[in-house]
Amino acid sequence: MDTVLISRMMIGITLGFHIIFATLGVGIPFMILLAEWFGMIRKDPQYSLLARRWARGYSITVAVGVVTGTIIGLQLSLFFPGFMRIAGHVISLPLFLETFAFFFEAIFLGIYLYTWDRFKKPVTHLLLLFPVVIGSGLSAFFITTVNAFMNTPQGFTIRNGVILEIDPLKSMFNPATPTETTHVIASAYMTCAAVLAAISAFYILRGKRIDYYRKALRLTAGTTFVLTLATSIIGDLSGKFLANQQPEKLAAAEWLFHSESPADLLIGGVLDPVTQQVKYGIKIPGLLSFLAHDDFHSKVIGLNEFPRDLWPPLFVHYLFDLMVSVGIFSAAVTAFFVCIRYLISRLEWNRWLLRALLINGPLSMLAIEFGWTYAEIGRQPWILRGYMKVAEAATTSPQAGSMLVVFCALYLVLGILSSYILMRMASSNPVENEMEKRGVKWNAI
Ligand code: HEB
Ligand code: HEB
Repeated sequence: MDTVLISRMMIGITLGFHIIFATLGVGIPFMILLAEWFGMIRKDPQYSLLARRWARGYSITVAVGVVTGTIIGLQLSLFFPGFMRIAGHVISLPLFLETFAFFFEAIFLGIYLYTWDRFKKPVTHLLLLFPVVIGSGLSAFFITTVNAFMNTPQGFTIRNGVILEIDPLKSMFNPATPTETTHVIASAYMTCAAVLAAISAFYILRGKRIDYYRKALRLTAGTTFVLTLATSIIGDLSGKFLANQQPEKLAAAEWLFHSESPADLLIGGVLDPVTQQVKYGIKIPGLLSFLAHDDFHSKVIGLNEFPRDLWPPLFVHYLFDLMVSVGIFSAAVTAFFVCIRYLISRLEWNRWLLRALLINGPLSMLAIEFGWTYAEIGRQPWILRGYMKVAEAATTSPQAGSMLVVFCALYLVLGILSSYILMRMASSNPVENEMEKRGVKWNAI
């Protein structure tokens, strides 16, 4: 294998692993905040216990997030020296700010975890969560501006291979920043709500029919519904951003080989690469025009307006479809749950509904992976769109291959270890015992 491919696999695997923990790191504090706030205003210690148990698990996932995040920083300079030569000058500001936001978050998280029941007023403990939520949100914001910069670089000029007139703020606030940062944060929040809903559904399916899990499921599934809508609305804006600024990425996702007005949205299908004909797909007339420009008749730019060697790989179509399908599935299941809970509450714990909520958790995490993979592969062959190709940025070191093996082994160990610890934490300390111990009343249903 050549070193470019190895470097790409390396950073891809690292990011794919980091993003699981980063997503949890961004969204869980918000869910803890919601639960503790509910506990306070409803004077219900079950919600406070929910916050406490989530926070305990969160401390494990944060630790893994920090390890993998630090590895990325290292790998970027090791495997993509060419990229860091340009990007390092221009985007060191947000990279530095991310570390700062992280420390801000970590300090308050530490205080929060050690001060349960220490304050006279419960609101003081709750207030400690705000810097945690803000810090993790800012981490995600800053680091995503770096990725946005790769999609729509600006704020510098290159003359004779030298980088001049660097304007860090202009590179941070580039055209991709608004939609990309908000879509990333909304989808991280959505995924955390969906994962926590899946855990409650899991215990209810296992026969733990107690009011604690009913409250947990109602809170998390209802929140997932709202956040799925937010993610989808922002996703629609991301589509409009692509149509205007990165049209080849949208065209590749929709197999739009020729500019069309109106353009149809394609779902599924099999492509014949020679004739560029699509078989078995479903076409929704005019919907791509609407996604691109809010107008069912507008013109959408096709791949014919780009030279063949600048086309992104065409399989991204499936990644885009899968991500959008998860969004639709999540919205449908959680909307159904919310209606049932208010209208026919005896069906609230229907096994099929619970199973759907159970798989929605892992599916949402997969959608994060699909979304990122689409965003990254869809930018190929560029690492900095219009300025530098991936092949020019990668290392030529012959050691790259053995490092790939070492790091994969490390992630495997980290992944297994952290899952094991989380499962042990849950099974060695069931919630009924903890409620007993803390004198929290609960009821079987
Ligand atoms: Fe991250 C962590 C880097 C992506 C989110 N990170 C981290 C770290 C690092 C990093 C270095 C450690 C800490 C500090 O700050 O120092 N990242 C990174 C890079 C990248 C990333 C380089 C790419 C390029 N992230 C990311 C994303 C996100 C994130 C995309 C979102 C969404 N991170 C994060 C968080 C954290 C981190 C949240 C913390 C931890 C936890 O919490 O978990
Ligand atoms: Fe998404 C990406 C759309 C859903 C996650 N997205 C993306 C894109 C688009 C979209 C267009 C690209 C952008 C760029 O590249 O810049 N989405 C969308 C839509 C929807 C969605 C329309 C509705 C359904 N997503 C979704 C979900 C999720 C997601 C559900 C999860 C959970 N995405 C995502 C991610 C990404 C994306 C992570 C990457 C980042 C960015 O933003 O880029």
